[in-house]
Amino acid sequence: MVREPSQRDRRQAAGMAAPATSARANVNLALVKYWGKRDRALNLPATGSISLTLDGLSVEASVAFGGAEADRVEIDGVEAGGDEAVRVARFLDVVRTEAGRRERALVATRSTVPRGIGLASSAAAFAALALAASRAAGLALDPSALSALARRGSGSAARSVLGGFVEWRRGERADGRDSVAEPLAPPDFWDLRVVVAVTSSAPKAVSSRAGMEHAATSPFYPAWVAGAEADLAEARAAIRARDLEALGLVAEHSALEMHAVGLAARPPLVYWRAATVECMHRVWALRAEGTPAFATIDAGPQVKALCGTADASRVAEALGAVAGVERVLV
Ligand code: 2P0
Repeated sequence: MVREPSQRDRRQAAGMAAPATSARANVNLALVKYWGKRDRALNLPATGSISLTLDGLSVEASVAFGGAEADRVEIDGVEAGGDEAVRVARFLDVVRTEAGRRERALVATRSTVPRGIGLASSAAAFAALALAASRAAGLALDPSALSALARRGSGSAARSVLGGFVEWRRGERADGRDSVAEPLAPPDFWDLRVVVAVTSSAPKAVSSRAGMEHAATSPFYPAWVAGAEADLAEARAAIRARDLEALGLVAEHSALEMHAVGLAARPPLVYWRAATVECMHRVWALRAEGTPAFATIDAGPQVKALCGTADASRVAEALGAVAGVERVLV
């Protein structure tokens, strides 16, 4: 059968890419952490998690299908290779399968997230990429489907497709369709600040992905999974009531329990530096002095303090004065 070449076929024959489609997404900070998977291939989490999407720290992705022999990826103006390029190409394979397309893509991402501050831009990057690539491939995905797609790139990206307070559900289905983000409260619901104390901007030795896999060697891992539902319920109620102390306490607990899993793993996995611990003590001292601030720590040595808008500069000043803190970001 012969068919008329479509406009796309003609463009491809001429070696031309389709016009690029762009989208932007922000990074998020987990208050109830995601740490462990029930399915590695689909990035299905062992537990639900709750996050706050952060203003102003974003990644823009643009995607154009067609006109290239292989996928090409540019990150902040530099051609990506190795694992990074492979990870994006695998993600594009998921999009191609869903859209029934075969063309390779040109991908460019640009980030406003400073490097080495422990706010991984991969969540924002895969959320932006999910939107840009699905649109470029002709798919019109609803927010749930978009979250499920972003999750395939990076688990925490499932949360970055939404703003404000977000819950990523664990889900029960084997295909992961119910493991998606849902809004808990919009961005303007509650004005909070996150103060990031950078204690080391060296690249981390153990990625989140590897750290999570290693968690299974810890005798505390089953307890971590068993405790998640109670933490999620506490955090949901605290957000609904705009209760900073309740939210901060459960966020601190979730972070410390996640790190306790690593402390008891074999071999141990310790993301902290000395200044990480000092920052936690400083946050607790601030609280004792009457300033509500609460610490959380991700898969790295930085401490992020959650506080009210009026207290942010005091918290930033206190953490900036801790020995070993390289810089502070609000
Ligand atoms: C979180 N982290 O909830 C937790 C807390 C780090 C510490 O999600 O393997 O890059 O791509 O699903 O999402 C970072 O892990 O891991 C992360 P993959 P991801 O934010």
